[in-house]
Amino acid sequence: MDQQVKQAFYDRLAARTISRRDFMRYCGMLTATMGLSASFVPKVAEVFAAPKQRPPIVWLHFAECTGCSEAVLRSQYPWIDELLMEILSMEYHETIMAAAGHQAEDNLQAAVKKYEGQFLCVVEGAVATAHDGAYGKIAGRTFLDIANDVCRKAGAVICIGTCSSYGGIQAASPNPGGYKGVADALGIKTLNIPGCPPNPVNFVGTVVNYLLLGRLPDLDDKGRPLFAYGRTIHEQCPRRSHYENDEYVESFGSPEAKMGYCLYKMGCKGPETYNNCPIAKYNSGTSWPVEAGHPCIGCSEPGFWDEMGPFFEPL
Ligand code: FSX
Ligand code: SF4
Ligand code: F3S
Repeated sequence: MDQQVKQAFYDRLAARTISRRDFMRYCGMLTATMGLSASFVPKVAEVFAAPKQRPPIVWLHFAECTGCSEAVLRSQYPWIDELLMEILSMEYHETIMAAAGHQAEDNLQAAVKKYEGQFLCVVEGAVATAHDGAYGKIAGRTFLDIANDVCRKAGAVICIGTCSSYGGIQAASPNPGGYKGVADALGIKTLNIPGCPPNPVNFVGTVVNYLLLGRLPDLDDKGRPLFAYGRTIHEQCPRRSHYENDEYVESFGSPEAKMGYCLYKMGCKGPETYNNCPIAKYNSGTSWPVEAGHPCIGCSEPGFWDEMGPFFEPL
């Protein structure tokens, strides 16, 4: 690694009061999350400290709440500015770009043309498919038309969030707009990072896997990276011993709730939900739904909005 580049990176960390040790701890956590052995930690650190290539990204927004972008904006390491400016080359992202109106649309067209076949297309939000896509438009074009045009020209499509992965809340019955995930709407294969919102660590891990190994990670049959979605919440849950001992919370605010008993009877969908929330946690490892005392609602599963309900009734 170029020593000057490396030193400049550590100086930037120091300016944010982050020690080299904290950074290496983060790289260790990310490496473990990605399912790689500890010998990869220095290589993961190198991806951040001295990125060799900056893959062009076109980030599309369709029907959603923008919580996925909000989650990524709270990515601790790398900070979002580093992720966008130094590790990735963000060519188009409506929420954070300075351009507006025609200028923004021109940027999109220019980026797709310049990087055709190479760019990573990150999609947030579902695509309206009923009535020729009439239920969702940007600058006079339907989501369906934009997705058809841009996603088919990408090197790979990464769906961030349950909406772009599988349809999400707007696809809830009776779904008059015919909202679907990108793979379903276009009949293509996508890499899906579901969760409403997803954990930014799983997005960063996917990107680092791509930069480090030159390929996207292995996926399950629902298009999710196995490193993050290979096991159920229930398998990894710290309340699991209470489940085994039949120790359940039966009302919020009860002594059992305060003792951290199992939330199964309060509707927890952890036994049927594949995600790494208990290990990765949210907001830089602060907490996750079950730790905060709320049952898992299965937010990373296809169809959770209809199939996991009622949210507070047991499976
Ligand atoms: Fe969906 Fe993302 Fe839920 Fe929201 O944009 S996964 S509604 S948290 O934010 O797409
Ligand atoms: Fe399983 Fe949910 Fe109970 Fe945890 S709280 S042990 S995920 S049922
Ligand atoms: Fe979602 Fe359940 Fe995790 S609700 S955030 S998958 S604990």
